[in-house]
Amino acid sequence: MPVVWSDRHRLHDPGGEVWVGVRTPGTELPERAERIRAALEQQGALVVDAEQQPDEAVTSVHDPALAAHLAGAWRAWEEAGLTEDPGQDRVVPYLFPHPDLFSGRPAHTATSITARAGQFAYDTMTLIGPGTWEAARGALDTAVTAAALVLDGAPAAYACTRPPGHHATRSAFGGSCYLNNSAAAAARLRAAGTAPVAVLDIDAHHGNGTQAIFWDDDEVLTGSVHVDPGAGWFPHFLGFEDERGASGSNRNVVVAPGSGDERWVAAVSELAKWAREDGAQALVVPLGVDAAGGDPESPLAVTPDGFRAAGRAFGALGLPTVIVQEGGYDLDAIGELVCEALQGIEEGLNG
Ligand code: SP5
Ligand code: ZN
Repeated sequence: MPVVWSDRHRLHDPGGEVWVGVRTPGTELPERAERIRAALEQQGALVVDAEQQPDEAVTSVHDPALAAHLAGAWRAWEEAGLTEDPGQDRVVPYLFPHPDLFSGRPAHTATSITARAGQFAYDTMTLIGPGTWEAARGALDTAVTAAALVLDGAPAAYACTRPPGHHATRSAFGGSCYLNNSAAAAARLRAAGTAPVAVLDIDAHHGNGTQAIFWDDDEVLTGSVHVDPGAGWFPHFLGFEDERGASGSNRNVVVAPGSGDERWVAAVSELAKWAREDGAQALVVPLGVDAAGGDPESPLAVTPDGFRAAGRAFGALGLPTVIVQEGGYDLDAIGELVCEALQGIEEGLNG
């Protein structure tokens, strides 16, 4: 299947993450995408460049105010002198406009960039640097280009997106994500008249952003299998099984820390069955491979065979399929894991 790519991902170096007030190394590195591309090319994949997409590709799933913030935050930060005093080389929030502050009234937009930084971010870990916006916009273009290829008749297309997207909501970003690439791909399929579209997320973490964006939309079925947030895992506040969307179009399946292929593939198959029964006409797979044993960001223990089996379960749906890269942080394994998942999807589609 075609691999859609954007060099613009290299412009985003998160520079670590601020966790409990401490700048720690972070794992969402440029090398991730390079390793995936190298592994796919070794298998003979055809790599095509992302086409620039119109701004409507962003605003189909995001508040224009979020896009404006992401586009301008770095320059405002630099112009305010914050890189010199106090000497912070990334945009980091310090104050959050919690809804309980406002007695139900809307918040003012903050004048200072230091405060505005907290208006759109829901964590302190997801830093903005000089090239973050261009890279995030490039990733969204990559996902939407893959959707367009599928609408043009490709049975499946893979978007090698970085930074990832599934934690970004309509107007807030976090979890290493800025713009929701998978949601934008689903919106593109919907805009072409495909309904319902199923978005089945197998990243180790709950796809909370995608869930929130499509909560009220029963033309987009959102499903996610992930490590139980109730066991203390990001995003902690979301991803529980009683979150069903406004009219039943959302499904979460949680797996316990330590789960391996058997439990995890069964959960993936459950989501696939749900999408089939609800009549999905196209499929978007937010493909994180951080459920793998050995990944530093999750306690799951899925093997390469497990990813291949998950791919087969999705391919067997026989739907036009857009795969969008999300997490996966074990640099030595990420390429092989993505190859296995994509091969599984092709096997399922051809079976
Ligand atoms: C796209 C994706 O996989 N995002 C996952 C982000 C989860 N990050 C949670 C990090 C929780 C705090 N980790 C502390 C590590 C200290 N460096
Ligand atoms: Zn993840």
